[in-house]
Amino acid sequence: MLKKNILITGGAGFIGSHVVRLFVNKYPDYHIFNIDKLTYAGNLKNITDIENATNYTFIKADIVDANQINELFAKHQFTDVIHLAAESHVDRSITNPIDFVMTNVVGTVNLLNAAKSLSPTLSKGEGVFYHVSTDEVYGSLNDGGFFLETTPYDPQSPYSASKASSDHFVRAYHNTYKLRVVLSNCSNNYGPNQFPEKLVPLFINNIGNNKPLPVYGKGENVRDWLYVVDHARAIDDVFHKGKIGETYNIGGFNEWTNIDLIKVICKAMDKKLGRTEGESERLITYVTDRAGHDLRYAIDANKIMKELGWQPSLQFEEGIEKTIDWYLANQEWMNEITSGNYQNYYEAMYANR
Ligand code: NAD
Ligand code: TDX
Repeated sequence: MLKKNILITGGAGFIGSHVVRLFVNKYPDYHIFNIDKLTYAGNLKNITDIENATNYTFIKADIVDANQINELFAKHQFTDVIHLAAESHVDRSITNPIDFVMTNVVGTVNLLNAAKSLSPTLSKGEGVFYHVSTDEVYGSLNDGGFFLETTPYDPQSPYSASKASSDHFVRAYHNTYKLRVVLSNCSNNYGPNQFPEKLVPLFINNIGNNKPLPVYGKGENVRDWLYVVDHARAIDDVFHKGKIGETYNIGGFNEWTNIDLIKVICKAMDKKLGRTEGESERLITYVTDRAGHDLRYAIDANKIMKELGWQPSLQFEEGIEKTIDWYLANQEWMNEITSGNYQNYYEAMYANR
């Protein structure tokens, strides 16, 4: 059997950085190649702890550039792919949908083509092409119930439409070319290293700086939250134990209305910052709702729990406490993002390697 040369895309992003760290540390016999374009969301500071590991290589590249991707497949002989690179923020997809079509759809098809013809394993009916996707492809649960793996796709935002499209392409390559694919659709993640455009890090940062907390609409929308490290553990399980051609929903049965979640964060921040109770909540500001704002997402994660034995390791209370502590202890990480300095790290560290 060939030694595994695993291509992980988007490994400088939020979830990807946790997946890369887990694989580099847990599997010394694999070589992990992290391909990332380093868009605004890519931050090599997320993975400084593993950057010198002997079983790890970072390559700055754009998955939309088919020639570049084909060259990298030919050169490094990737045996497996775990594909996380994407444009991931719903609000940005509303103002600029084409970037989502390019990276999420065209980029995914470029990877599928390269895997199908240039990977020493995937081209021969071996290896795994794993597409990491989102619960948002299922649409909005306005009448109760949960998303199952069999729930029909009904994407509502340009972001979820692009992710749904890429999921369909991945399945089409399995059906048409017998490419060995597996997929997972996960609920909202929270935890260290999340770009502060997303609700949890944005609000922690704004509370710390006494800035308004912009709650869309009435704050009644429901999201199902999972600690990012538990998502990375699930990805490990699906990659190693998932059935080829199958989809696994990932979530922690942990639904919160936005406003209740925000109040939990405000209370915890009052305590951590030594403020009187209620001080942070006073920063809540109701603003115009997101266009087409999905009302509720909720994942039924029974399949991955029963078939692959995965379980979340953290209760929400513990996870959110750890998350807040991480952002408070890593002000420098946040300052580098707000100043834009994090984008200089590649030149400083890698340009002459
Ligand atoms: P992120 O925005 O934090 O990171 C995305 C990464 O992809 C960045 O490092 C970025 O530089 C890279 N990238 C973007 N365009 C690229 C391109 N053209 N070529 C190469 N690299 C490119 O995203 P995230 O929150 O870590 O999400 C990772 C994946 O997980 C995405 O596919 C997303 O759809 C999915 N997902 C996210 C969540 C969530 O709650 N964040 C939940 C379920 C699924
Ligand atoms: O300022 C805000 N105010 C607000 O009320 C922001 C940024 C968000 N919100 C609301 C919108 C959502 O109902 O909070 C909820 C969470 O918003 P985001 O953090 O933007 O996440 P969401 O839109 O739910 O999508 C996330 O989860 C699924 C990720 O960004 C996706 O990549 C993932 O697929």
